[in-house]
Amino acid sequence: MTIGETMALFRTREIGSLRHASDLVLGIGGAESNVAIALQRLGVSTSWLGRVGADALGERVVRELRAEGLQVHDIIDPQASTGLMVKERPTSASTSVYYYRSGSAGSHLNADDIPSGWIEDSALLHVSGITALISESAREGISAAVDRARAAGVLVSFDINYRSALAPAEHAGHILRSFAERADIVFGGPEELTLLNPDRDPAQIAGDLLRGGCREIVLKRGADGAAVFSPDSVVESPGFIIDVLDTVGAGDAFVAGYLSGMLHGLDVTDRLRRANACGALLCMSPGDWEASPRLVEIERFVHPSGDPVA
Ligand code: KDG
Repeated sequence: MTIGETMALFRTREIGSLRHASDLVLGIGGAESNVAIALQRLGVSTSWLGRVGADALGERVVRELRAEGLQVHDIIDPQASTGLMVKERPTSASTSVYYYRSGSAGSHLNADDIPSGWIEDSALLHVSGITALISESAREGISAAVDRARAAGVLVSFDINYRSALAPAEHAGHILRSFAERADIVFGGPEELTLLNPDRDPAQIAGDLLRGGCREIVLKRGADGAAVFSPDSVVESPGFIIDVLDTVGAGDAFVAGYLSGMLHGLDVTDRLRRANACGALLCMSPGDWEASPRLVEIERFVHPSGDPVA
């Protein structure tokens, strides 16, 4: 299961500044629900919990997540609006993201929002550093969720997912570390891992986390692939060579690919291959989650000359 903020998302259709955009596409986006959708498509039954405003955009969020087959536990907040994210493509090779989420319904998440039994009955809880930094109550909410998961023997997955717009690095570092130290599986890029302890390099930080009890540290290197540090090995996997259109959401698809592989009993090498394929496919079209693949699509991508798929 996942917990987090899902926002309404406007993106420009054409390349160029938002200042002159005349046509916007409305959708939704949120790191944790992106992971949830991707997991669901990969055959893992998944639930999402979060707050939305009592407004049309909140309804849009909930409707879209339900349409993807997720079990949705939405808390409607009459006091706040659904958060908003706007994406532009200033050039064909770049994407910029703007948030309108301060004081949003999603940021009002708190520990009382999470019903008893909901976490305890899951195989895995996935949370991210975004929720840890959007507000104090949201941080307390997912912190309590992580503690409940650990007490119930539920696996905890944490994606550092640092957003500098939410908190400066010096404030964020120790908060994110407190979540990483309580997770079984930690995902992050090299800079995100360094944020946890600026005096150490990513491999040393992975070692520190493993000694503290984490099971696996998954280092996301974008186009350069990924590596998994576990107590007795380091497994590396190259990325796929693709034409990148939009990288936003690729990290979430990667996480879902990895977690689904783990829950499906794949070894680390095959989990990484699936994860890299999910990230690559996501980068090849616009939208934060729409291109998240099914298993059959991964198979076609990885073995393009294979027999036609019925
Ligand atoms: O990882 C993709 C996310 O960045 C996006 O969908 C929205 O949750 C989001 C965020 O805060 O950036």
